[in-house]
Amino acid sequence: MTDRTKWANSEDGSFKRQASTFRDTISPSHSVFKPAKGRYWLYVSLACPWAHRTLITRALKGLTSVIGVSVVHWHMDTQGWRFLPYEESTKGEYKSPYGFSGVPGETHSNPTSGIRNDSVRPGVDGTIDHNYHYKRISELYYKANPDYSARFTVPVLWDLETQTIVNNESSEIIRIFNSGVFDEFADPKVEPIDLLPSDLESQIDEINSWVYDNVNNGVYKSGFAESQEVYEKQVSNVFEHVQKLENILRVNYERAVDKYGEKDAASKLFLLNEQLTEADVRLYPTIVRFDPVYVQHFKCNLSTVRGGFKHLDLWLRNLYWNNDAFHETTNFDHIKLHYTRSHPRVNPLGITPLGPDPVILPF
Ligand SMILES: N[C@@H](CCC(=O)N[C@@H](CS)C(=O)NCC(=O)O)C(=O)O
Repeated sequence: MTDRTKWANSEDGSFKRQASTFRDTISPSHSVFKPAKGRYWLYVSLACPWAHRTLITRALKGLTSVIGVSVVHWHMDTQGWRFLPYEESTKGEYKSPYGFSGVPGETHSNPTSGIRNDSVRPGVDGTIDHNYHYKRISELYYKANPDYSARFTVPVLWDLETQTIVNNESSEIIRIFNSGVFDEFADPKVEPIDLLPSDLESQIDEINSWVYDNVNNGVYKSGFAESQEVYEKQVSNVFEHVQKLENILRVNYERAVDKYGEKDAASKLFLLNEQLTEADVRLYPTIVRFDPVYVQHFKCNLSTVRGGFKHLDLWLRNLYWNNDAFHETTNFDHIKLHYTRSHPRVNPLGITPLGPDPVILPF
């Protein structure tokens, strides 16, 4: 039985993330999982950075009316993620083009003193499970496999036809969405984009691999470290690699200034080739959480992004303010409340810091 209160799961006090178990794909040649509109469903948390990348990709690929979404409550308790109760939520449930509501784009810190962990504001604290009216994500895992014995993680890509999990590994879910199998159903108003062009694939894989280990997962290894030595090693490693990202973006920015002028350069600022790719999509959920959460909650406080990494901050603000797929999927209330209220070992009193204010600087 997994001890849900303890994150560091190795003898030296370091955090190891479990491997995902459902690893299938969707394609016309697959014997079971064939592309179709309305057949697949995404279960996410708006707080979770791994789920966030699937929501961004779903939006960028114009799939918001092709793949439905249910959102778990921001508070994760000892039994894991839960949905809003069906009875209380059905009446008022608010739907946005992104499949959920909430307060996307809220940029000022909201006082959270009146919000309890059992708050039930339909479409704000989360949604119901639209398909089965389940109470918890764990019920989906048991429906897919009654003998399931690992953690009940989000995101989950669910098949409504065979009623099972297709895939619960975010890096693979975003590749399924990007692969083109749903292109014929995509919203024609959304400009087509390939996040993994073949000429950039090896560079994208290279960036992804060190960003995953040292930045995306690095902040968790720092925050869930259970010894001073492990923490110090991990936090230094995070900042070494954030600096590496800053160096890449500085060079790219200077090149863009030469080419497009100061006014337009930031809008061309991406990790690779002046073009938005999967590498940006995978980095964004970590960087947008950095100043509001990881600096204090995970003790990644050698610097803030805004205070120490000018070009990384510019890259972040450009994505947040100038691209709906990023802006509309970023919910700072879920992000801040989830971390600060769901990890009693890290923050026993569950006090949510008020700042930073604004959560993200204007562009
Ligand atoms: N490898 C997974 C990791 C997902 C993951 O760790 N999700 C966390 C939330 S940020 C979760 O659901 N944790 C619940 C738990 O461990 O009980 C992916 O990238 O999809």
